[in-house]
Amino acid sequence: AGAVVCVGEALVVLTPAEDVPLADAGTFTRTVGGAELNVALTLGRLGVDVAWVSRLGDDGFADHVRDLASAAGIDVSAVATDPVRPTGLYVKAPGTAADGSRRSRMHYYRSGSAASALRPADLEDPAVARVLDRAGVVHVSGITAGLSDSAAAFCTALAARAHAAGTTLSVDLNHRPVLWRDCDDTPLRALAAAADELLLGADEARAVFGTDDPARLRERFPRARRILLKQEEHGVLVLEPGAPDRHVPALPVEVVEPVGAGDAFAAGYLAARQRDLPVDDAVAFGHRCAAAALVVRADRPLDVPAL
Ligand code: KDG
Repeated sequence: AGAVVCVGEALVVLTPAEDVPLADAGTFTRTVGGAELNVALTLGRLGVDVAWVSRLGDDGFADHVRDLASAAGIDVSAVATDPVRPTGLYVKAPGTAADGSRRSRMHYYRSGSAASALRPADLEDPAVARVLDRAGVVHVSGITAGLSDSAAAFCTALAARAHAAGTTLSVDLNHRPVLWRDCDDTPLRALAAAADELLLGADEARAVFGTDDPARLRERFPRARRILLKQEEHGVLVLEPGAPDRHVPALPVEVVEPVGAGDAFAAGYLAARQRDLPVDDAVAFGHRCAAAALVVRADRPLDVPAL
């Protein structure tokens, strides 16, 4: 089936070691996040042939991220080292939503990061080309398109390369409003329009495209051979050309912390498809992986379900 190649930024995650407001936090726990790397790590743990394309800084954070990814079985041969720009990071500040549930606030320290220097010429890099040449699926999220102008151009070139090679382009919209606050979100829309498989939340669809109506989304994304419309705790609506909409319910869980659940869903879905499971079964497996991420504070499941 070819490898799954995930493309995007890794972020070191700093979380207050005690459950206290950021202002009172003096000690932090270091973990690793970044949407596409989260997907790759879960794919690796599920035994899928997976590679990751990115740029890291020339720093100890990068060494840690690389070691973690390699230990999970990810091919990191196409991860470049940027001699000047640092590895990006984010601080996860504990907080509470209006309904009393845990809702962490994410503070990004990533503008000018190594990965924000991703650019179209990176696709000419022999290590990157080698990895992409053996891809069955290229998976990227809208976060990558929002890192910088050069990263947006890189996404356009990546999509064109995947189309030309007949490689499936999987796009998780991952709308992060702070990345698009001061700029035009055309690159995000363009990446979504280039997707062969598009994963997006109903809330994101409303925010970015002004609708979560399945018929209108079908019209808007004529290229997509599948749209997985995620309807929060209710589950996923599967939209495929020429077929009726199908609903695959999610598992009921006590949510501890939602960050990373979408990445776990994508990984579970992609892994199950790599094993040739029917689409609805693959979506159901994605739900099981998402549930495993929702019940922990970490950005990824601690235990992945058996595939
Ligand atoms: O999906 C989880 C990600 O949001 C998190 O790991 C950080 O990549 C990240 C981002 O840009 O928000």
